[in-house]
Amino acid sequence: MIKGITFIRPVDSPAHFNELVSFFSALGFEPGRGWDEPPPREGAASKGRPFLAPLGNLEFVDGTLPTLNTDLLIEVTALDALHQVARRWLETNADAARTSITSIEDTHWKSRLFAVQPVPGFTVAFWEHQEPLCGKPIALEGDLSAEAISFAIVVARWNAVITDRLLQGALDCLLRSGARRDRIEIVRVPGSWEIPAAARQLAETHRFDALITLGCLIRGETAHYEAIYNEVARGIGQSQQDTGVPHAFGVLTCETLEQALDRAGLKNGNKGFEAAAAAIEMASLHRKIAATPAEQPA
Ligand code: DLZ
Repeated sequence: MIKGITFIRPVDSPAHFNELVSFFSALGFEPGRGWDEPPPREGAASKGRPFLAPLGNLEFVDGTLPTLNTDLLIEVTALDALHQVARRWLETNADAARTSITSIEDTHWKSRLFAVQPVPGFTVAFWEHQEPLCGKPIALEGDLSAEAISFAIVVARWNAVITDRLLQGALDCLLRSGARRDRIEIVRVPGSWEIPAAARQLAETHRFDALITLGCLIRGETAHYEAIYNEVARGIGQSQQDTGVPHAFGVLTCETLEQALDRAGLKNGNKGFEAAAAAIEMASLHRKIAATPAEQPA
């Protein structure tokens, strides 16, 4: 069974190796398992740092080739955001005289593209289909760019030592994903019980593309824990379904305060950050589904 495609790119110096690793990391590539080989009896040590992409593609072309002078073509979503990251990386990390980046241009295959040379002698081009459904995979997915998306965050004050951390995590995710601070509204409510009502009122204004709900229920300290939890979860879900506005669920349900701390940035990630990432993706997906034309009957 075919499993994947590996494209090996030799580099001409350790400095360029490090620069390429830094550049591809900055663009958000998932790192693969690297390797370091000690020098053989004669010769130098060697090392490899793979970068993974969800899909690989080997393409044979007969006829007009894409008019590109590039070593590598990488298909992306959110091309403009990537262009900015690449430009910023070049400004801060690279020798301007020996590297380059083009502006984004249309191609003859209904796409947009830019090319960048992060180290001398290696050019990589990034491209994006103009129509979201073009290209593979066929699946429609939300992007993780929060540019031009409006958010409301509903955060409970009860267990503020936890919910403040969830809020910081959510803001960190939104701002690092390109959201504008003036398009994020934070609403505080007394406890988790009050989250659904506030969320619904906010969603019904249709001023927000997505909501993020943050709270913390601790079993040992909460009377009628199950009843409250079920009602909060049901209320948030129902608000989402009735209004059609994505609501990310960031209400922790924990046995102890220690467990809650672990999920609010200590040992098990920050569930506020994760809820914000889900909100971004769902807001983006919502737009894409709305913009997808209905299929014409054959
Ligand atoms: C009353 C209460 C209790 C006992 N525990 C929690 C909790 O662990 N987490 C939380 O967010 N809120 C709690 N509350 C407050 C209720 O959510 C609600 O704010 C009050 O009952 C007032 O309606």
